[in-house]
Amino acid sequence: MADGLDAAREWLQAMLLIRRFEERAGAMYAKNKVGGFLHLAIGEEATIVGAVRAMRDDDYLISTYRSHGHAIARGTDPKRVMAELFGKATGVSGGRGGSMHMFDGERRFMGGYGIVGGNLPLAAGIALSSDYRETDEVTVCVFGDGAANQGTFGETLNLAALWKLPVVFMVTNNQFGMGTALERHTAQTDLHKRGEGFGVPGLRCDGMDVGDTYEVMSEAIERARTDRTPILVEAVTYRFAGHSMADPEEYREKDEVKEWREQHDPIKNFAAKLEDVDLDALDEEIGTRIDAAVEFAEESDFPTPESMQDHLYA
Ligand SMILES: Cc1ncc(C[n+]2csc(CCOP(=O)(O)OP(=O)(O)O)c2C)c(N)n1
Repeated sequence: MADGLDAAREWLQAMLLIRRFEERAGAMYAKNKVGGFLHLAIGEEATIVGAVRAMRDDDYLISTYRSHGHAIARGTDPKRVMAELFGKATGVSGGRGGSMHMFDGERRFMGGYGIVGGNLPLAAGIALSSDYRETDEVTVCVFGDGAANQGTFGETLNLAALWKLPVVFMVTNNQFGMGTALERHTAQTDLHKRGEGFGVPGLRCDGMDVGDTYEVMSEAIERARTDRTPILVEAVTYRFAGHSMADPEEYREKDEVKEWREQHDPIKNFAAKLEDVDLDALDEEIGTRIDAAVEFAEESDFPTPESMQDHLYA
């Protein structure tokens, strides 16, 4: 059991690191240190950590514009994630991607992606490459409930099922596509059932529970790895913060958010299940890491004008 308990403590630590990172990123955005848009995943930490911990190091992950947590969970140094937000050359994408385009090829994190639903066909392509190279790697493709309405969803699931591609499509159902509630943008609100017509089986997990997310994602990844078939996993969660920093949140009641924060916080609830966890001490330690990340980002240089054409293919 010691091993299981150690893993659980590490999950808690990872979720808290992501939460504190996100909060500080929001504060830095308010201070104008971060350009462009900033989408936080506060409240969704269990979906991130549960999914990523179910993966092997040689599996691929591709996500959306809400992807700081995925980079951190995959092992990218928070310093490099913060530096990317600041647009600095030391950032994980060399300061060129910003918040929406984190990319860490070394850790097989194939990026945040700004186009809603645009990462689904890319995930199928990555999985096709794994098959072509005769490996047993799996690709995990994360997207939102809104993205499940894009044409890319149907087209990709169809081809992935036809070609037997090892992809786990993970729909993070945070119950809103921007400012539109799930039941106002989709007729079939059981999102895990939406692959059935394409021959893609579905599973659902409680995305507020890191243990349940880990279990269900582990099963899905294992099935994709051994059976070489795509699977659709729906993780039901809730976005505590606005869609982006520019969201006045007029589409939901403040009391609803308060209730989710108080009753369903994935970090608080998971910590309460673990023995001997000193959350304050952990928080202090994480606070020091976040301070160091901000300092690193502040002190790093912007990319030079001479490097403008680096990494361009024409
Ligand atoms: C093709 C495309 N259309 C519209 C947008 C603008 N947009 C950004 S996020 C978003 C809502 C997506 O919601 P969802 O997929 O549920 O993801 P979540 O933000 O909830 O994580 C929209 C419409 C976009 N980025 N790309």
